[in-house]
Amino acid sequence: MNAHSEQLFHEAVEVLRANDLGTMTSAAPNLYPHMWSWDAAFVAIGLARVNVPRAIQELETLLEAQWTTGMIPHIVFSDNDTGYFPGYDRWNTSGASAKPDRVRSSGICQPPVHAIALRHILDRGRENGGADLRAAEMFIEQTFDSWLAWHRWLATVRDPEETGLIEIHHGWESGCDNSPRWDSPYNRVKPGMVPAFVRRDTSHVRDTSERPDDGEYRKYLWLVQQMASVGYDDKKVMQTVDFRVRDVFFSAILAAASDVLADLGLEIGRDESAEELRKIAAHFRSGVLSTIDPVTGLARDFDVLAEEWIATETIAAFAPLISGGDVEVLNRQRAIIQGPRWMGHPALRFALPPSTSPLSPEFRTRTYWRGPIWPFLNLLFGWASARDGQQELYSILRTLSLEQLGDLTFAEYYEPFTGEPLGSFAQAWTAAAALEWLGGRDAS
Ligand code: 2M8
Repeated sequence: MNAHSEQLFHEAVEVLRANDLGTMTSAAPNLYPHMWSWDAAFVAIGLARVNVPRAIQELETLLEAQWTTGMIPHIVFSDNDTGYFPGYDRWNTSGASAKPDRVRSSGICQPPVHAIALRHILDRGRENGGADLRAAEMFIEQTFDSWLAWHRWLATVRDPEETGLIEIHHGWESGCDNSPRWDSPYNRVKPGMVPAFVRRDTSHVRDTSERPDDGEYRKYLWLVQQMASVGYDDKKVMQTVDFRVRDVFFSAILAAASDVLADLGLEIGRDESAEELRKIAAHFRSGVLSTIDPVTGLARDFDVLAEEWIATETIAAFAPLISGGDVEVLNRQRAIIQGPRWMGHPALRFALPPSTSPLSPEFRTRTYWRGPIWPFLNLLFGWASARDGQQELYSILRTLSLEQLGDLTFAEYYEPFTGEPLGSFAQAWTAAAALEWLGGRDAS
């Protein structure tokens, strides 16, 4: 490692250390003082580069919050409830029969990237050998059924019509909260009475216009209230909630992660479960491919209540690159993502994919999921590129990501044209992405 990489490495380790609350890592020091489900998986990937047992502990903590249905909740609350809104009380999950009593969590979920983190933990264990290897193997053996239950719950309860696409009930479930993808479904949400609220997020960013506005938050809270009113019962939620969308990116992650979990299953002698997971992977992979608009070559979400496709030029349109599959489709997608509407846009500071195409009318340079570049997503695309033997794309993503992260702010997201770091600084999954890129192939 050269001096610059070494500094990046040490500062990234320091960010994870500073966010460490003991048995969980806060997603960010002030803005997000709790554990988020998909953040935790990326954090575990980064931690595995420096401390395999601590990476295991991260996923252990997350799993302790798993509901009896198999669902892994999107937030596991730390004791610091004052720093974040909506906190545990506002979620009103205490009446949810599937939530174990001792667990303080939200009542929705996030994309299932966790098996990919498990794979990284095992790979690091193998590289290190000794106690790390034993701990990684034991963890996978002991928790395999819990991860399987999570994938099963998604594949059945969240896809009752067997479309090969996962239904979500809140933009927060997608993780891409205010993406233009959700504009049309949210336009139809007409919130009823929502008790007064004081937001905390806006006091943790320099520019409040980066965040969703109060009108959007009212809708977010309304959906939470609707789900709480039926005790977060899976069936009743579907009959009640005003937001029902089949999320193509979430579905692609389920496909990719199910293959990874199947591989792990085979390695520990769980052949039957591996076969089941392979079927889930194949089913959701074809679900993702079925959404592609033949004209644009981009994948789409589907609004269940309006019964219409949602075609936006967002990063989710490249879901097939995550799920894998048909070579021709993937080649076309790789050409588009590297073309002038995306990574090849001439004004980009770093030629990395923005969350919304700069040429889309919905693009906003500084607003959260409406344009900025998200480092953890680049890591996910890099991982999928390496999986598919796309070394060139992997190397481009890695080189540019390391350049971008060289500003050492570990920002939540970056302004695409100026490269300005935005959102929270010292964001845990950004630091984790830096560690994983540093340890990845091409390491210098
Ligand atoms: C953001 O979402 C939370 C709600 O879940 C928020 O804005 O309060 C998203 O970027 C999400 O993807 C992420 O997991 C979370 C924590 O980093 O923050």
